[in-house]
Amino acid sequence: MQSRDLAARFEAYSDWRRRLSARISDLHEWLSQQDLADAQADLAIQQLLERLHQDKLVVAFVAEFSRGKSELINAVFFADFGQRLLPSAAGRTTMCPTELLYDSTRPPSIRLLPIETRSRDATVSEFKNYADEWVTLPLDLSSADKMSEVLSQVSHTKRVPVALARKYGLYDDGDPLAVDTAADGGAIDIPCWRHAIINFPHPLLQQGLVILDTPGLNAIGTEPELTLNLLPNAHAVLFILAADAGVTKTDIEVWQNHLVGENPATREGRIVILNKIDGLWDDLRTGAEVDAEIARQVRSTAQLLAIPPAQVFPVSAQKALLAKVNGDDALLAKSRMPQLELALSKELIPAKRHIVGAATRGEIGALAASVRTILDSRTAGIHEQLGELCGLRGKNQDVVEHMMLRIQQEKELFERGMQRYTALRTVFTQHTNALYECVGLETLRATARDTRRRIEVSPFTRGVRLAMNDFFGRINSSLEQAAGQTGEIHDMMRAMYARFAKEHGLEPFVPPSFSMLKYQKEVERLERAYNVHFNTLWNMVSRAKFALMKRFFETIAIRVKHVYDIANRDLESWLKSVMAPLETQVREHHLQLRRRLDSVKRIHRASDELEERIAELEQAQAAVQDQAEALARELVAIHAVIDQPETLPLAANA
Ligand SMILES: Nc1nc2c(ncn2[C@@H]2O[C@H](COP(=O)(O)OP(=O)(O)OP(=O)(O)O)[C@@H](O)[C@H]2O)c(=O)[nH]1
Ligand SMILES: [Mg+2]
Repeated sequence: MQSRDLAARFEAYSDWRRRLSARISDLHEWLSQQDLADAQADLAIQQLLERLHQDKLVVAFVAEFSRGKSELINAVFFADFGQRLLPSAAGRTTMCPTELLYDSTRPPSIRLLPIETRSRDATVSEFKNYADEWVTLPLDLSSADKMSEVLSQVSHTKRVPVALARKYGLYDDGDPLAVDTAADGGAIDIPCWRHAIINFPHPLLQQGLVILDTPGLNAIGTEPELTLNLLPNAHAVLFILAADAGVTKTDIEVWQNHLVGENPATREGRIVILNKIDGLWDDLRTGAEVDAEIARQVRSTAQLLAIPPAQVFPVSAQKALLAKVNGDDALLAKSRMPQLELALSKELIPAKRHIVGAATRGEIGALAASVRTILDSRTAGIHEQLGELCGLRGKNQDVVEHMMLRIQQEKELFERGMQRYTALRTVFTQHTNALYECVGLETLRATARDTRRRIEVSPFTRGVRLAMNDFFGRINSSLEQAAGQTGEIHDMMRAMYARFAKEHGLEPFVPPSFSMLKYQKEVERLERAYNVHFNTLWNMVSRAKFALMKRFFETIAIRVKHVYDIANRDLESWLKSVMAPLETQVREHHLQLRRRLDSVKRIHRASDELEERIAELEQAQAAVQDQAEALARELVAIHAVIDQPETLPLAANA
C-alpha cells in the first residue's frame, strides 16, 4: 500500500515531534525540581515546545487553470471521503486562494474573505486577525454531500460593473478577452471571495500539514499575498501541467513568475507534475507504446522548464481518485500516483525533520551549556571551600581568624567590583534602547506611512519606483545600523566577561554573537520580488494600477513588519543570553563568598564545627556531581530521539 506512504511518513514525523516534546518537558521538569531553571531557561523551553507543537508543513499547488490542482489535492489527501471534496470541474473552478488546515480551537468550517476587501489597504494576513471581516460557514462532517456543497463556495462568482472590477484591481484593460466581456452591458464576473480557509480535522491537517490550493493564472498575479508571502514560504510548491494541453505559453509564464522567477536555485525544491496522462491511454496502443509516449512528454517538459526529467512526475489525478475510492489497485498503479506520493514523502518530510532536529539540538545545547556553567561554578566553589577547611584541621584559632579576615576582604573587594557591574548594566540598557530604535516598529510604521503617501501622490511610474526604492533603502540602512549595534554590544560584553574572569576568578565565558544577515536576506528577497513583479503589475492593469500598486506595497510592508517582529524576538532572546550568564555568575559568586564566610565564622566560634562542616561540603559536592550526571542523562535521552532513524509503520514499508 504505497499510496499510504505520505500519510504514514507524516504521522511518523508528528509522532517523532511529540516524543521530542515529551523528552524536553522531562528536562524542564527536572531543571525546575533542581532549581536550575531561571527565567531565561523557562522562556527558551516554552518557545521551543510551542514551535514543535505548531510546526507546519505547507504544500502549495500552483498552475494555470484547469490543470487539475484541486483534483490532485482530492486524490492525494481526501480520497478517504469516497468522493470529490474540493470542487473540480472544467473551466475556471477555484476562484480564490484556498488554505486547508486544522486549528483545533475553531469548529470545522470554511472562512471566506469577501472580495470587497480588495478596495481597502489591508492585506489578507492582516484581515486574518479580524474574525468579523470573514463569512464563516460551518462544515457538517457527517455528510460528504453537504460538505462539498459548502466547499463549492470557493468557485462562486458574481457579476459586477467594470468600474467596480477595476477598483478591485480585477479588470485588465489590456486583455482583449476582458474587453469582450465588458461589451456585455459593461459587467463582468469576478470571484465572490478573496481568500478561503477551510478548517477541517483531517488527520494530516491535524498534524500540521497545510495545503494551499490556488486559482489559475491571473489571480496569482493580482493577489500579492500569494506572490510575496504564501508561495515563498511554502515548504514545497507543486507545479502542475496537463498532458492534453502540453506546455503552453501561460504555463511557462506561471512557472517563471511564480516558481523560479527570483532565483534559479529554488528550482531544486520544486516538483513538476504532468497530470491527465489518462488522456494518452489508448486501447489501440500497447502498454509499452503508451509508456514511451509518456516518457517522451516528460523529457520535453523537463527540457522546456530546464529541470532534470526525474523531477517531472506523470500522473492521472482523476483516475487515482477513482481508484482509491473504489479500492482498485490496478488502476491506482496505472495512475502512477504512488510514485508521486513516494517522492513527496521522501523529499519533504525527512528534510523537514532534519531542519527541526538541528534547530532543537542547537537550542538544547545552549540551554545545557548555561546549566553546566552554574554546576561548574558550584563545584569550583565547594572545592575551594573544602581545600580551605581541610587546611584548618589541627590549626589554632589565630589561623582561623586570619582566614576569616581574608575572606571578608575578598568579599568586600568583590562587592566594590559590583559597582562596575551596575555601571555596565546602565550602558547595556542604553545600547539595547539604541538597538530597538533601529528595528523598532514605530520607525517602520513612520517609514511605511511616508512611502504610502508618496505612492498616492505620484502620477508616474518614476515617482512610485523612487518611493519604493527609498523605502527599501531606509529599511536596509536601519538593519545595517542594528548590525553595528549588536557588534558593539557583543564586544563590550566579551570584554566584561574577560575582566570578571581575570579579576574575580569567574568562569571564562565567550558570549554568542548575533547576525542580522538572515533579516537582511529576507528584505533583499522582497526587494527582488518587487522588482520582478513591478513591471508586470504596472502593465497589466493600466487604470487600476494605483490601487494595485498600493495593495502591493501594503503586502511588502506587512512582510517587512513580519521580519522586524522576528528580529525583535530573536534580539530579545540574544540579549538575554548575553547578559543572563553574567548575572548568574555574579549572583553565584557572591553567594559562595557569603557561604565561605559563614562557615569560617561558625568554626571560629566553635572549633568542633569544622568536621561537621567538611562533611556537609562533601555531601554538597556529591549532590552537584549527581546533578551533572542526571543532566547528561536527560540530554542523551533528547539526542536519542533526535537521532532516531525514521520508524515507519509496516504498511508504509511494504
Ligand atoms: N482526464 C483527466 N481529467 C482530469 C484529471 N485531473 C483533473 N481533470 C479534470 O480537469 C478539470 C479541471 O480540474 P480542476 O481540479 O478543477 O483543475 P484546477 O487546476 O483546480 O483548476 P482551477 O481551479 O480552475 O484553477 C476537471 O474537469 C477535472 O475533472 C486527470 O488526471 N485526467
Ligand atoms: Mg481548482
